[in-house]
Amino acid sequence: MTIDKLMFDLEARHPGETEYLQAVKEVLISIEEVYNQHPEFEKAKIIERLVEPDRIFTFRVPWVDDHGEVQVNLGYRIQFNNAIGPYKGGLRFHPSVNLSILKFLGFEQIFKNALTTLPMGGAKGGSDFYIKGKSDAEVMRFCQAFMLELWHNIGPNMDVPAGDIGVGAREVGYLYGMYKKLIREHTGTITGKGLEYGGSLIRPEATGYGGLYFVDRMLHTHGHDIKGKTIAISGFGNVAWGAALKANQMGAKVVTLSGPDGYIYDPDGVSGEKIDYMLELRATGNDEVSPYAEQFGVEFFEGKRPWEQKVDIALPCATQNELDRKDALALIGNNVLCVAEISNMGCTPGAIDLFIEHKILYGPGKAVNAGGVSTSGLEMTQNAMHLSWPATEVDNRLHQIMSNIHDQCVKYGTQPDGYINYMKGANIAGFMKVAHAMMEQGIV
Ligand code: 2IT
Repeated sequence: MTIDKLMFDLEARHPGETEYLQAVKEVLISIEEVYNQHPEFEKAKIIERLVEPDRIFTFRVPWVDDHGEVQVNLGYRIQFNNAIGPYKGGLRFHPSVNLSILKFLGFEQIFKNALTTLPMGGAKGGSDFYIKGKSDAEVMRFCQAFMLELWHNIGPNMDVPAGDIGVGAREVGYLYGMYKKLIREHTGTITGKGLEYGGSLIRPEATGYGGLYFVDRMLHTHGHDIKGKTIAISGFGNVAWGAALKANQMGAKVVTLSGPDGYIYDPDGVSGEKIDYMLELRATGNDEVSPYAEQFGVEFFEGKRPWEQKVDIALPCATQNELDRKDALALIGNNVLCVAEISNMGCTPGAIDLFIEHKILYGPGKAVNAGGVSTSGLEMTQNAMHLSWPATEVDNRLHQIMSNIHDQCVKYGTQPDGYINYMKGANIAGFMKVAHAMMEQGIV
C-alpha cells in the first residue's frame, strides 16, 4: 500500500470531504506496516473496499413547523461495512452535518465496533436539523418525517441506529414510535430506547462511564491513580454528563464544562446538584454553558476552549476537531498527564502528533468512547432475548469490554521504547478483525 497514492485517488473521488479524508488517513498511517506484511490483503483490495461505504442513502425531510410553514431538511444514512455484524451507529442532528462528517463517523464506527468484541458493523446517519429552539411538537414531526424515509432500510439484523449529538432519549422515542407504527413489529431496531419499551439500564451514562473506565486503566497501567486528579471536560451534553458522574465517583475533580458560547471554570468541581443542573438545562434544548456560571457563581470564559486551564487530564466530550495544535501545546506546557477523546475524533492530527511526540498518554475516540455503542450492543442482546438485565450486569459487562479494548490497544500499540501508542493499537486491532472477516467472506 502507498498511502500517498491511496489518499490522492480518494481525494480526487471525494473532493472537499475533509473530515472523512482525515479519518481515513489516520487509520492508513497506523496500519501501513501490518498491512504490508499481508500481501493477501493487498490482493483482495481490502483497503480500497473498506474506505467506500457499502451504500449511502440521502433523502429530503419535509415537515411543517408550528407557524404552518414548510421546512426542508436533509437526511442521511451511511451503511459503511457489515463484515462482522449488522450495521450499527448513531444518528446526529446538527446544522453542521454533511456527507463528509457522517462518512468520517461511519468509518470510525467500523473499527470502534470491531474493538467492542460485539457483532456490530459500522454505520452513521443524521440530518442538518437543529434541535435548538424547536418545540417538542416540531421535534416530533421532524423525527416522524425522517423515519418515514428511513424505515425501509433498517431492521434488527440489518441496521440499528441510535443517538449521537442532538439525538437523545426524546428523539429516539419519536423515531422509534414512527418506525414501530410503519413496520407493525416491536423489535430492537433502535438503541437508546426508554427503559419502559426495551431500553437498557446504563445506556444513557455508558459513553462517559466507559471513557472513565478506559482512562482509569490508562493511568493504572502507567502507575498513576485517578483519585485526586483534576479534569477538564468539554461539552455539556449526555457524554459530558456521564463522564462527570463517573469522574466524581472515582474521586477525581471536574473543573470545566463548555458549550458553543465558551467554557466555565469551577475550582470546587462540577459535582452533586451541579451535575443534575447540567442535564436539566440540556433538557430545555439549551446547549450553552454560561447559565451554569450565573447559577453557581463561577467564572465564564466567552468564546474560549477549556484546554488553556492547568489540569491533569483533558477529556474532549463535544465534537470533532475540538482540540488543535495550539490547545495541545497549552496542555503540554501545563504538564498534562493524559488526554482521552470521549468525543469522536476530538483532536486534530496536529494535536495528536504533539501528544505522541511528547509521550503524553493519548487515547483515541474509537477506543475511549466505545462504551456507548457497546452498551447499545448489550441493548440489542437484551432485546433479542426479550429480557432486561439489572444495572450491575450491564455495568460489569461495560467494564469488562473497556478493559479488553484497553488491552488490545496495549497489545498492538506498544512501541519498542515501551510507549503505548493507543491510536495505533486501536486502529490495528480494529482493522485486523474487520480485514480477516472480509477476507473470509470473499469479494462482496
Ligand atoms: O459515536 C457513537 O459511538 C455513538 N454515537 C453511539 C452509537 C450507538 O449505536 O450507540
